Amino acid sequence: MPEGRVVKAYSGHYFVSHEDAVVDCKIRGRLQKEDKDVLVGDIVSFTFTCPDGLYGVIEDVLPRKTRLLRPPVANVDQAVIVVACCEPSPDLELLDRILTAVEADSLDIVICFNKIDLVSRYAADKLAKPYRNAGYDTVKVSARAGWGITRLRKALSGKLSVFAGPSGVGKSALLNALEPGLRLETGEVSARTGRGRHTTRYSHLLKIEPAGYVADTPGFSKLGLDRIGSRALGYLFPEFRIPMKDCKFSTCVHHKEPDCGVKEAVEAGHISEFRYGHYVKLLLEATERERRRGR
Ligand SMILES: Nc1nc2c(ncn2[C@@H]2O[C@H](COP(=O)(O)OP(=O)(O)O)[C@@H](O)[C@H]2O)c(=O)[nH]1
Ligand SMILES: [Mg+2]
Ligand SMILES: [Zn+2]
Repeated sequence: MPEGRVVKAYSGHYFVSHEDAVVDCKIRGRLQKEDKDVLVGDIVSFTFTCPDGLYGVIEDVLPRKTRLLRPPVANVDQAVIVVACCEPSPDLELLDRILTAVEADSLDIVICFNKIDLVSRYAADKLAKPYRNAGYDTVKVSARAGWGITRLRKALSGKLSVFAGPSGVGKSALLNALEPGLRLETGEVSARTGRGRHTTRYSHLLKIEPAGYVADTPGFSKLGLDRIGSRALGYLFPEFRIPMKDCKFSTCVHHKEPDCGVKEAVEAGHISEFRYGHYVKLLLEATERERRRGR
């Protein structure tokens, strides 16, 4: 039976990408009775209902790897977190919060530093370096000048990605640079609120040649950091994972404890101080939540 990926869904129509075509499918009644929902991103098996290959029926949904709530997309592999080098000026605390939330979802991560046409090469490097050192995949790009787009395309290949990041950083502009046919609306950053104007409401998948898919709706508007416990937090900072093996106490949360491998790595300059500072902030928030819940 043929298989394909659901790239768009509305009012009972499920558009399944199969080979080089998109098949307009309904769902087999049996699936509806079993209460199996079909999400954008799902891999499904289907049969054709007419010889021209335009229409079909979804027979089954293959097991899902992941399910993202915002946007509601199945089988997302990767988050591309977009930061602008300026306009708006980078909010590294927000970046670290998004990174932590995405790490907790076990997605692959690419940090995309956009608008490098507006800053010196030195400034862009200075921004990206702590994240490269922490072990993240980083790309420096300019949607406007077309720089770095080939590298970004490569990072998207073979995966289903969600773009994340605040309004105005250039998420839509980057997708347009990747696929000029898309013509997504881009918004000027509003001077009054500092936020972009245009928001998208429901999601479908955009094909990024050669073999990538991107959800057209940015993800992680709500971060879900309140689900992360104080003990788990350190593991979500990849550059802590090796130094924490040197902590004297197995329960160390790398804050007030003596003989802490993570704090030693900060002092030695192997972990950047601002990343550690954001960790402590998140840790205190988590501890406070746990105290209030009486744990
Ligand atoms: N100079 C410059 N401006 C950019 C770049 N990428 C996007 N912009 C501008 O930044 C603004 C916000 O872009 P948009 O794609 O709407 O951001 P989004 O809210 O993240 O989707 C628009 O005015 C874009 O033209 C870039 O690489 N360089
Ligand atoms: Mg946009
Ligand atoms: Zn420690």
